[in-house]
Amino acid sequence: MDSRLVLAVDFLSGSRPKESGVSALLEEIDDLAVGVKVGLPLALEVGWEGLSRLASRYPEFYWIADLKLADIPAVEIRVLEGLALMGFDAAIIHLFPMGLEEVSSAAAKLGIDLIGVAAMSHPRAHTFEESLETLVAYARQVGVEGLVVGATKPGLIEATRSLHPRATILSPGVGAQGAEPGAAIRAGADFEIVGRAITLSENPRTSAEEVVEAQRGWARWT
Ligand code: OMP
Repeated sequence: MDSRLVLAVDFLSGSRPKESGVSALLEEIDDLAVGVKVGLPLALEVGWEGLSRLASRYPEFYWIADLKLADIPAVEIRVLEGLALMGFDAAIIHLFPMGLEEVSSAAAKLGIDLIGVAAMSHPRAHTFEESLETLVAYARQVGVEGLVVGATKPGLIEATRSLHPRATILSPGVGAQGAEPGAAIRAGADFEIVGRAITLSENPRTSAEEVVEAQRGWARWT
């Protein structure tokens, strides 16, 4: 699929009932997005069973559970077991709690990919920026190959790419948080995570098409 779009489903325009609204949205853009990212906002609406039903109903997407885990290894592993059973392909975790050697090997056994937060998209996330080198080096050391780096910070995407050349970089912050579609891909990211610019759009398909079109000129492989 000639797309680097991961859809973040946290918000939906008000009139849609939640689970069926998500289904309708996914069917509308299923040839445009490669992945779907969901987390606590949607779990609070549709429940864990609802998330699991959605992941099993649309296996064509790469399903990312965004719980931003930051706990002791035993608890993280327990959560990853549950997420793997629910049908998730990947989970977003924080890197700063460390202790991830055992989490990483448990994830590999479960067949679930780990995506570590390296640099958050919002402007005041200074601690991440100051610790980027440490976090990315640690991710590389423990075998975490997915990294979140804000699309709003293209310089940090470039730095992450040179610190961890084989990483899969996913960049949120496109649209509602100010980054232009395609800009993170141009800086070296592999995927852009886009939420409200699509999910709250009056015409989600057109908005998703605009993102994918903007990405096309910059993707490192097609
Ligand atoms: P929109 O701002 O609506 O496009 O949504 C962005 C999505 O990316 C949300 O689901 C956030 O939870 C997520 N996100 C960020 O916005 N910034 C980050 O630094 C990290 C994430 C994330 O881990 O996905």
